[in-house]
Amino acid sequence: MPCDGAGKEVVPEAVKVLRGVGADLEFEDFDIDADSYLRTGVAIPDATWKDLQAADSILFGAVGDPRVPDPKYLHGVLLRLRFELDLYVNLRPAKLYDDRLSPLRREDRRKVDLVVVRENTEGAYVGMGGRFKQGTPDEIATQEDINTYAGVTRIVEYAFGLAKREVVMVDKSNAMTYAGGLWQERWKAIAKAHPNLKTRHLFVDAAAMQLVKDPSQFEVIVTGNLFGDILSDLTAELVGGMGIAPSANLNPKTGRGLFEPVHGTAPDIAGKGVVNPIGAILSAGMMIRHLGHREMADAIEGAVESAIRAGDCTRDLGGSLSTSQAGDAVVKRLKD
Ligand code: GGG
Repeated sequence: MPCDGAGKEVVPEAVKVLRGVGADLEFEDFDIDADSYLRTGVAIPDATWKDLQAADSILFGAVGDPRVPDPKYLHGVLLRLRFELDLYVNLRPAKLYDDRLSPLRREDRRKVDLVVVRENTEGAYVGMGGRFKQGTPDEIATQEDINTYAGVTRIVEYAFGLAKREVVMVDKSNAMTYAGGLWQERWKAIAKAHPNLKTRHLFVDAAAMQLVKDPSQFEVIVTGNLFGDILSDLTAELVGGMGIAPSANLNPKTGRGLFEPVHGTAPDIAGKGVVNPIGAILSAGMMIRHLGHREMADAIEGAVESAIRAGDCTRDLGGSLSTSQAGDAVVKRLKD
């Protein structure tokens, strides 16, 4: 599902790399985009929805269009997939492949290899709330932050299952005492079952500060939907920017997954052949790893690292290649 804008340019590059690495996959293309939404008023047609539900994995580009300010479109595509396929884990890794991409002055703190484990089906994104007396000076707007015992438990458990060294739980329990209270209780209870792992708590403001000060201290950060969305943009910038950031939306119980670059449709640069395909290519790498092909995933990551280090990449990473040339540069290195 390339969907819109930059997504249409980067997904073909990711598919090219998957074919290049020899992945024996059958691809089905879904023509979901803002044009069809504007034409039909339907985000995902019923027949397509059935096919998507049956897919082993979904490789996704980006959704959004300046002509469609209506949030129903975004909700009807990406959030529907996350919610209805119950893809409750949003993995957003950040790894520094080349020192020159770090914005940090201190060399000893540049080493970044962390993952943000973002709760993906609850929080402020469920669309509960409303507007009362809309458009008047007395207007009231509410947006509910939904946190369930089951939802918090499963995401914190996933983070502890993933970590080898330490889990940092991030919330804002000093100000948001009800939701934060539940996160605190579940985190403490689950931590007890993992005495071999270190664990720490940070308020989200302190976590943002520590991430900029010394990101090398982090391995696994687990947090809610909104904080995870925000912190993972920050962690992307620590390793080269939004163009490089991959993500996986997973349900570890059903095995379903949707894999997408963290970046959006980038309307300012889309269509000019300059969008960075690395976020999508690394997302395809996460997909193939999830499907059980560790060696292919390692090969993709190695080829990406080598292309970046050689400067065979797009302008945002200091290279001069087009989107398609940057994809080719990765494919070429798969054979090395
Ligand atoms: N791949 C991430 C994605 O599609 N995010 C949705 C989004 O933020 N859309 C708004 C936009 O890209 O303009």
